[in-house]
Amino acid sequence: MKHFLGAAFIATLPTLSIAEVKVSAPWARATIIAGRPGAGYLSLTSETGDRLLSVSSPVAGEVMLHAVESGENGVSRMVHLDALDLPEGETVTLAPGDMHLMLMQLTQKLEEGTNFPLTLTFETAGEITVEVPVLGIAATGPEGTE
Ligand SMILES: [Cu+2]
Repeated sequence: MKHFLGAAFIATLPTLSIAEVKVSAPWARATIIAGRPGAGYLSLTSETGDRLLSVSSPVAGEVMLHAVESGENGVSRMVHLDALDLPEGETVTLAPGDMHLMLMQLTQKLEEGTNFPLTLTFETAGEITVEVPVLGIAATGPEGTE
């Protein structure tokens, strides 16, 4: 449970100075069918430039970074990314229909109204854990955020 405790601590400190990467508006879609992967989204900003190396969560056996590519026949498919570059000063947004975090081997269904911790490991900033709220299955993003 060390991830969970870490997340609770960091969540109360929105302007943590050691976090060189700003993680904003994290959210995930509720899952209805057990055994299906979940999807998570967020925005990342690094003033100095950084690289997202890996993501993990106690609710998933593995968290993969996926991009969406449109194929020759117009059918889009998901492409696995090994890492995600964060250009200096730019905000990189993961959103439905675009890049996303794929939560594989969920240990529990993602229920709307609950939260789960997610730990992101960056090349420079190190580990940052955020609490991810689970929104409805038709949600397109958290309300009231940029
Ligand atoms: Cu995916």
